Amino acid sequence: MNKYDNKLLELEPAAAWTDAFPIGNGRLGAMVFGGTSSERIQLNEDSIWFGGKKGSGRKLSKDKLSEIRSLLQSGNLREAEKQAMLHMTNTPHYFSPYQPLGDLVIQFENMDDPEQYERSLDLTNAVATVDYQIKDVRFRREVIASAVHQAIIIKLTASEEQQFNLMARLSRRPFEGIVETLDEHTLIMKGQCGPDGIEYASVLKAVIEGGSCKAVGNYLDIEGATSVMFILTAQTSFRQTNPPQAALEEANSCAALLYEQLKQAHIADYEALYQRVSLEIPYSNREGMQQIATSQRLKQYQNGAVDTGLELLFYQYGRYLLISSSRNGSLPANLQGIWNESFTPPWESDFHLNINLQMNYWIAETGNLAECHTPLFDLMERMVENGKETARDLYGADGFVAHSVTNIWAETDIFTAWAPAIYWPTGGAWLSLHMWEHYRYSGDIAFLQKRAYPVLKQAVLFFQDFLMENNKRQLVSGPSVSPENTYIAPSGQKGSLCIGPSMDSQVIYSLLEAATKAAALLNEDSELVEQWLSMQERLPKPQIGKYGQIMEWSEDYDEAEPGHRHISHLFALYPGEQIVPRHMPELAQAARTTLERRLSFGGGHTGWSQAWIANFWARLGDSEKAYTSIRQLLEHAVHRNLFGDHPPFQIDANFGGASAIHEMLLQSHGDELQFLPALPKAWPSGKVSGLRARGGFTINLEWDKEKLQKAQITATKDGQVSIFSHEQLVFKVGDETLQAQICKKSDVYSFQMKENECCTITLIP
Ligand code: FUC
Repeated sequence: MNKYDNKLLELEPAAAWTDAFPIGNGRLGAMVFGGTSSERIQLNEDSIWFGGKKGSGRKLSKDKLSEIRSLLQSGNLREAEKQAMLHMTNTPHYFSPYQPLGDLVIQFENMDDPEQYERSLDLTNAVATVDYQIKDVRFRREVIASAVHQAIIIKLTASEEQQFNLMARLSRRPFEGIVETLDEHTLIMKGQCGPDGIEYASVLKAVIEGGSCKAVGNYLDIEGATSVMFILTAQTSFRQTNPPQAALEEANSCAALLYEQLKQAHIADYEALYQRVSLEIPYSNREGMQQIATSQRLKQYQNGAVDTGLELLFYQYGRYLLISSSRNGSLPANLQGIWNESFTPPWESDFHLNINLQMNYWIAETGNLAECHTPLFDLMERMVENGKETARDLYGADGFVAHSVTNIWAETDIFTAWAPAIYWPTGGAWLSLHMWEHYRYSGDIAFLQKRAYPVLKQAVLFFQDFLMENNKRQLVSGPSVSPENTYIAPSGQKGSLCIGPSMDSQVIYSLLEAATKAAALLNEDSELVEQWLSMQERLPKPQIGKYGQIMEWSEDYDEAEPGHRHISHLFALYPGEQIVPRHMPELAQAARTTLERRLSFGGGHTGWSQAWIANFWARLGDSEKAYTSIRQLLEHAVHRNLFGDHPPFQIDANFGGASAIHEMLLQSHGDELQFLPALPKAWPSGKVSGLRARGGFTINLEWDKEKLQKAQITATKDGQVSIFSHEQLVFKVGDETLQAQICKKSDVYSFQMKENECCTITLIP
């Protein structure tokens, strides 16, 4: 691998926040601007949210619920929505946002005219660097966010001694709390995020070599130092009883170590995750391209240039961002991961449950980062507690419900006043499927028993009470919405609130599939399982409408916005598995028509929407359309630092785009593996290693001239492998060719593998 592979590179300091490079350890995040006379490192800590809990436990009477349902059934949408807005929404409407921790500002003397300036973010070791020269002196800055030592570390070095004269300060404008000096090398910034809000403390400590350091007023004043290491820690009352003490202890333990020790520990920890997957696709002028600033490459790409390297970088950047924003013990990646510079960020920078939070985790399992999925599960378990109350209060139902948004407090009430989104009772159900997926990829039965099944069961229990019978004797959800679209009823009335949106039926179908299988594996709840299976039977199945499309609602309504960004009714195609294209050609065709129709009306205009579309095309096996979607995503929906753009910055597109690249190379839904199922002409040869597949398999692939050359499957547990392929395949374990062991039926090869066994697959020439 070339030294510039998997690196973001710029030849100037960041002018805007979305030019800066993100680093993070899951809990602490920073944006490194790389200025020479003044460096700004914008800081985040994942639990800094304004204010406290806002859920009011709003209660809805049984009569009101029936009234809203009847209004919907009789087509009086306006009145139904009015009653829902009056009686179901939380008071107050909005919860408070995720906010920045502040800024670390370093003002350097005599560093105005740098030469040979370069800043980079190396995805292979998660080190951000700034290099430049002034006169004959080389300067280097390295910035890391260490998960091991729970600190952001900045190391300044130069090729000559005593080069550093600088002042460093912490600020949180315009909500500055208290800044105090603790000793000549240490500052602390403390405050509270509003009345009853989270209390925070951040410590800045300087460890210098040569020269002097004094703490004066708001500053650490450093003169004549040969090298400087800044240690930045932060803690809040969300996790600590004494945040200042906790932050200081962490800073002190870092200060007892050398920078090299901190750096090596960070790299070892990070590499253990990152290096599990490597993806290489040869492309022309590779060395040359990699010397060009990333933003310049992006510009060329946006003007039509071919740059496979940028696509590869985007894939690994997705993995980098997940490792940096979602680690054991942290909160899950929110709408901006962990990186947010605004005190009033878009959508509160919260957790949106009608696509965005789920999309953030689409590469967790496939990209061999299953540990990074854990923060989501931690949040969900807290949501179940709140969601049981919400289920009871609003719907008189058992089990747990979550709607379209949640926050640091795992609240599940109906927040915000945006009718097309908020009355959606399926957020918790969709999230529960992530736990089932974690089991499917790992085979971890203890996880299934202790964590996944209890959540799945509570999600099902809710729908068991909540679903109602429609006039076709089917079980449907309602009131609900098809996120966040509006339909036109036969009367001409427009509305969002409805009974039985297709997405709900599809998510509930998948939920029941997961819960019944999990219960069987655990040998639990056999009576309930009987009921759940008959519930599943009675759910409406995907239907084809008048345009040949998958119907979005239970009736074949027209949509008010046919190019709408949400394509919720294709959940069954991706990430769901109710539509398996190769077994269901008619539904696959209808899914294709749905996508074409959305796109012809201007769909795919937000980053995450385009990313979802790319995943749909990959599932449909349409390699060229999937590739076009990836191109569109990079051309229209990423910032100069490759952050996804809604607009504004929203991180889901990074993860969703990376997921689509995975789905183009490997699929494992519907109980079978498929290698290179949507390989585009633009990637004729290449190799990938370390991808994960359902069933507990790690997959390496090599291909040439658009054809598989070799695949390797390593089983992380005993189990059956099924591979769908039109090719004649040869299977070997060690030197032994498997022949008798292989069963082949309609292009599906099946055989048993043992834990740690590695099987090599080639084509009969
Ligand atoms: C959903 C989307 C919006 C945006 C928001 C955060 O509501 O419809 O496009 O991504 O989440």
